[in-house]
Amino acid sequence: MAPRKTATVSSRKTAAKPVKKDFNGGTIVDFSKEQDLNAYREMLLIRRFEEKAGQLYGMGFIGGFCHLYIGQEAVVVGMQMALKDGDQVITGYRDHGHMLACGMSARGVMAELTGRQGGLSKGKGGSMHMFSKEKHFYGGHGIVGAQVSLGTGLAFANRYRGNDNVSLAYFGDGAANQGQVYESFNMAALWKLPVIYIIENNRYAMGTAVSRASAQTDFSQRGASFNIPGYQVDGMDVRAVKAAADEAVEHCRAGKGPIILEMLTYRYRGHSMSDPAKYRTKDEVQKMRSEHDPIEQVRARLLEKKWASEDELKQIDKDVRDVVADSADFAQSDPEPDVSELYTDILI
Ligand SMILES: Cc1ncc(C[n+]2csc(CCOP(=O)(O)OP(=O)(O)O)c2C)c(N)n1
Ligand SMILES: [Mg+2]
Repeated sequence: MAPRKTATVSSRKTAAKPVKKDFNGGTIVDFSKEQDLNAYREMLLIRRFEEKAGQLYGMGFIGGFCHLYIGQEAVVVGMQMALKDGDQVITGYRDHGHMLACGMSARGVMAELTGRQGGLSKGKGGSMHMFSKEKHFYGGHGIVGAQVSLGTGLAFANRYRGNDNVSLAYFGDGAANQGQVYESFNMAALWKLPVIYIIENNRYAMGTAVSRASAQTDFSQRGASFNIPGYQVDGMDVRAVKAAADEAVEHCRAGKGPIILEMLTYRYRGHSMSDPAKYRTKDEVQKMRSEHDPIEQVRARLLEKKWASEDELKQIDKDVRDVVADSADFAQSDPEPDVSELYTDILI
């Protein structure tokens, strides 16, 4: 077995020197002021959006399933910072953050949650099923693990067409135990497909802890028998994610085939909207929130380096809240799809 490569990576391209060990033993490359401010705003948008979605759900405006991404924001934001236009993203059902990070409109996502015609799937897909060809976002999938094969297919298409796009397939620690994941790994490695497999290890699959369901709990090693390299990354630190993403993207664009990034992350809220949460203690959640919160880390850095004042950070929060409030207003006032739409946009 290839030795596990540790996280995070002093990027070969940037001259910045590693400044601190992360909690997994990797090294961290500092962000510039612009990068920290950008990451702060992007992560805050996801956090505030998800808080509002939770409220609308409680008020009965959103039906069905709704899986919030609160706590995991650094993963998509850090990955996205390493991409170029044309790179593709696909994920499972915990997908609102991925869509916002891809630049899909808050209005379009929120209105899809409330089932309105201005939603990204015209109100017919809901929380788990939204797409944007324009933003190269391929869903939003409710079948656990399905997006891994589809994401591998996207990479196959890129290879076949001879372009240099990379596709990112996000999936959870639970999804990592699905059979089709390994069929995909095999083909991706065999044909050297440009795909980054991002395993968002938030420690639980619904109510099942990783240690109760997985024989190999180091998910970065899940590609070992296909010779797919894997890294474990501090998924609570956006700088660590970005550094790992840079390496992974470079690896794929250089034609070296697939790569796995295991993001060590944590979800603060329940699995979906009704979750008795008997599988973990409140202390565990509180400890992650107070010691590793991805947004608080950036906020503290911005203040400490005097890159932003409290007032400036408040203004960013206000701007973000305005975008989210606007999306919520739209999602409540926009009409539902017309009955004539019942049989459109479906494959029969
Ligand atoms: C094929 C399939 N099996 C089971 C389910 C039910 N299910 C929905 S979410 C989930 C757990 C997945 O956990 P994980 O991959 O860790 O993702 P997370 O919810 O933590 O983001 C299961 C078993 C499903 N949707 N699809
Ligand atoms: Mg999980």
